[in-house]
Formats: sequence, structure tokens, C-alpha cells
Amino acid sequence: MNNAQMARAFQTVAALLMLQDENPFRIRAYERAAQTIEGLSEDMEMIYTRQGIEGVRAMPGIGADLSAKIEEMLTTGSMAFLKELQKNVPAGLLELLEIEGLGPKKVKFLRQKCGVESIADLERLAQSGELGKQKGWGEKSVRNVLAGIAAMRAHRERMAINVAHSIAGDIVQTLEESGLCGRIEIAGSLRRRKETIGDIDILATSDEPAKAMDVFCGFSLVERVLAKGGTKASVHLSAGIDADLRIVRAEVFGAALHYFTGSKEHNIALRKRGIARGCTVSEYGVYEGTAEQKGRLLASKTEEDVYRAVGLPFIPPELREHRGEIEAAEAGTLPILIEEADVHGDLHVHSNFSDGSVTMTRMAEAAQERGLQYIVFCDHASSMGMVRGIKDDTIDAYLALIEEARRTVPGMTIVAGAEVDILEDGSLYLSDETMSRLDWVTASVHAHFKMSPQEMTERMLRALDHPSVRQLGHPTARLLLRRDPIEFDTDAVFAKAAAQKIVVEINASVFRLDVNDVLIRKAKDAGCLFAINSDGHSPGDLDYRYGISQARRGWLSKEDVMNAKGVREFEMFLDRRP
Ligand code: DGT
Ligand code: CA
Ligand code: CA
Ligand code: ZN
Repeated sequence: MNNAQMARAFQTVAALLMLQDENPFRIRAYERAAQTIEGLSEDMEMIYTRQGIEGVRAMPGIGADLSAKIEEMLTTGSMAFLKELQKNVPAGLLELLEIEGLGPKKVKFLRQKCGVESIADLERLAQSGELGKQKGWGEKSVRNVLAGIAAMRAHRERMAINVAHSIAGDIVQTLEESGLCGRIEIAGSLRRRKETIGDIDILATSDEPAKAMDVFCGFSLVERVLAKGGTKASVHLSAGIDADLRIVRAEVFGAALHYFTGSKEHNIALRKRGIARGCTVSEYGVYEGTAEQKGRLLASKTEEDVYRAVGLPFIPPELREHRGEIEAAEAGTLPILIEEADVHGDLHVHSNFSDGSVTMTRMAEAAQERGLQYIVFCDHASSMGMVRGIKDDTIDAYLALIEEARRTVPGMTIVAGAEVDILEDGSLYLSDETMSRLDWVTASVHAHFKMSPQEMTERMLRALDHPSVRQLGHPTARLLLRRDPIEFDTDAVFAKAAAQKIVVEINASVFRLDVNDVLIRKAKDAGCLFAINSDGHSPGDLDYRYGISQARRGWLSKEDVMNAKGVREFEMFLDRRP
């Protein structure tokens, strides 16, 4: 069984559990495992052969239960648990769960009362007006369903960045190993580290472009070749995404890389700037005069040359979205962007006290191995059908385990925190007394996503007014490509967070990447401080790459980020109440 098949199996388990009203945290564990496996750059089978079940278990989001299931799939080629779940459910029903706003209860109702077993069935029913006649289905909810179907189709057209990145890495490696290419670079939205990817763009140089095209079109994941020319090819991959390869001459590599990195809007703005300065910017280089005149070549070898030719310093790819980066470059005010190496702590990790897969001690050791100086345990304090977790009557046990982890991993600064649900009315799940015993409270929305923006704003503001709250967890509660963000007045909420010195989280999990680039910049302008947290549920989750990307796309420097500060500074921040 290969990685893609295994990931799909876990995804299906998650969906089937949803139809049985399983608790959401258990479902998320399967989803997380699926994405981890999809994003692996190595075959699971290799890892298993080399390191055994321990190696599997050390991976992000994979604990004892899931690693056993992986072992089962690798050794038997199937998963008994999945087969058991599949017995009673038609395949089309699973797809219905992907529609925003259609929970398992509604799907079950639709199946039993209307015989709906696929998206096509549902669409017919909604459009014919029959759905609106059902009990509990008004005009508005029918409209929502149709909008949900449209949104789902739109979501399907893009892919999570980690998965696209891993596939692109494999393509690059295949081209490298062919020995046919000189330079090979990932371009497009992936190079700009956009949170979701429409298609993969790869740029290369080669003395034998036709052969390089053959290698690209013969890449193991290619399902069909969409177009193939002398220097350009497009393929559709079995993962459901397209990839483009362009071969260019080494002399124009910089200009081509700039052009194919985009964004289109950035390119257009740069071309306009060129025109104003009497030159032409294109994928072949920067030339004096108009496109027709094609005067002297000013730049084409490197991107730096291209920018210099239009009087600018280099602009990092993450900023190339035409959001003022050209003006800032001109003024010399581009930020010095934060880097992965700047992360020294993590202000949101879980242990198996709630839904994490390992003990606090194991997690703290992993953080130490990762080179972190401090971590904040934020196990769930949630009303959402969680058996485990922090409650007013389990806080003693929780704090005792924190103490134990501190003794066992003395080099690591371990902070006792909690991720406390913001309830529907903006109050918090734990009592004030319990929260006062913690050094850190992350407040997060985990349920009741649909309310008017006014009500949602009031709810969030009320939570942020609580004196125990130090951090706003995954602020918009979205799940990338799956659940849209909650709606609230971001100006009001960020202003409150800034005033209360409440850290705004950039959740680095590829499921969330929340808040996004645009909101990061807005919060920065409001004076907020940030944290780039893994929200890790297992050792392998301690990965900040895509959170860093998002922060860079939001123009952040290390000064803007709390967990880019050393442990002493963090401890001072802990002590200083607003
Ligand atoms: P995606 O694939 O939707 O995630 O986003 P991109 O940015 O990768 O877009 P894509 O793949 O259509 O094109 C790759 C780059 O090629 C894009 O970022 C800029 C450049 N490009 C494509 N079409 C145009 C165009 O019509 N004008 C200009 N100036 N640049 C373009
Ligand atoms: Ca692209
Ligand atoms: Ca493309
Ligand atoms: Zn959370």
C-alpha cells in the first residue's frame, strides 16, 4: 500500500466516523493522520522497514492506535476497522459530508427521508424545490446547500500547500536524477508559499529539453499528459492537481523565474513600473525601450538583476502579491522577514491528557530535540464530547503531570496552560478559579461557528476581556479547504487583543494556517503580537514551516512574534499582566 492509498483510507475512516456522530476530536485525529501521510516525502513502507512501528509512531499526528493501523495496512494491504465501517454506507454519501453545513445528522435525514445518496441527488432535490418542502428545510437552508455544493467544488480545485510541496519536491528530484537539467526551481504560488495551490509550476534549464520533457511526462504520479511541446508541458497528477514544466535558457533564468513566480498582479505592477522608467519587463528579461523597439538587454540572469534594472531591491517571493511591496521596496521599508530558525518556543501544544498522542514528558523531550527553549501545554478544556482533558476537577492531575515533565526534562521551560473553549455566549469553559491556577490560557472557538457577525464579535470580545486569557487560538476557526472562517469584526477583535496584550495565534498546522496572511497584516497594523504555534498533537507535529510562510506573507519580522523571543523574555511576558 502506498502513501496516497493509506491517506485515503484514513480520510474515509474520518468521514464514516462522522456519519456515526463520533466525537470530533477522534475524527480530526484520522484526518490529521491522512494529511501527514499525504505530505510525507518518503514512502511509509520505507520508514516502517527501517525503523519499525516506532518510526511510524514518531510521525506527526500518529499515535499508538494509528500506527498499529498503518502497520496493519502495510502488512495485510487493508484495514479491518475501515471495512467494518464501510459495510452500511454507500460511497456517494461520504461526499455529501464535504459540503459545508451538512453534518452527519442532516446527511442521515436526507438519505432516510429523500433517498439522497450522492451530491447529484441532493442538487436535483434542491433545484426541483422538493428539498424546501421537507421538515426543517426552509428557503434559506436550501440556498445554503446549493452554495455549499458550489464552494465544495471550488475547494476541490486547490490543494493544501504541504501536499503540493511534497509532490513538487518529488518532481524536482526526478528531474535532478535524470541529469538532464541544470537549474531546477519551483515557481508559482508554491514558491510564494500561498496556503493553497492551484497547480505546481516548475522551471528548469536543460541542454536537452525534449528529453527533460519526456522525464517530466513520465513522472510516476502523472495520470495523463495535457500538453507537451518542445519546452513546455502540462500534466495531470493522480493526486488531483496539475503540474507545469517550462524549460528556459540559463541566460534568462532569472527573468523567467521572476515571471513564473508571480503573482500575476505583482508582475503587472512591475511591468508598469518598467514602462514608466522607459523599459520593458518580460519573461525574457528587462529591455530598454518599448516591447516593439526591444533595445539593449538590461537584466535577465537573476531575479536580483531584474529588480535592480527597475530600481528596486530584491522582493522576497512571499511578498509578491501586489499589496504595497513595490512601494515599500522603493522606500526601503520592506520588513526583514522572520525565518524558521527564529522560533525558540511553542505556545500551543497538546499531550495525551487531552487529544495528543504522547505524554507531556515525551512531547517536552521532542521539543528539546527540536531545539526549542520553552513550550506551553494547552490541552483542551472543552465541552465537546471529550472524555479526557482539563476540567475543574482534573486540574490537579494535570498540574501534577506538568510538574513531572519539568522534573524529567529539566532543560526545557514548561508552562502550564490550557486551550479553553470560548462558549457560545463568550464565556469560557473553565471556572475562573481553575484558570487562575494556570500560567497561560489560549481561548479558541471550537463550536457554534454560525452566528451573525455582530454576535460573533461580541462573543470574541467577551472572551478576550477575561483577565486569564493570554492568547487567541486559531482565530477564525477555519479548516483549510474544508470549513470557511467564522465571521466577526476583525478590527474590533484585533484592537482588543492589542490593548489586552493577548497574543494572536498563527496556527502552523496545515489544516488551519489561521490567521491568514491578510489578517496577520491587519492585526500587525492594530499593534498585535503573534505566536507561530504548531498546535502539535505528537512529536512530529512540531513543525513551523508553513506557519512561518504565512507570517512572512503577512510581512512579519521576528520582533512581531512572541515565540521568536528567548526564554527569558518570554518569562517576563508571562509575568507581566496587562
Ligand atoms: P495557482 O496556480 O492558482 O496557485 O497560482 P499561480 O500564481 O501559481 O498561478 P499560475 O500557475 O496560473 O501561473 C504561474 C505564474 O505565471 C503566475 O504566478 C504569474 C505568471 N503568469 C501566469 N499568467 C500570467 C499572465 O497572464 N500575466 C502575467 N504577468 N503573469 C502570468
Ligand atoms: Ca501555479
Ligand atoms: Ca501553472
Ligand atoms: Zn484548537
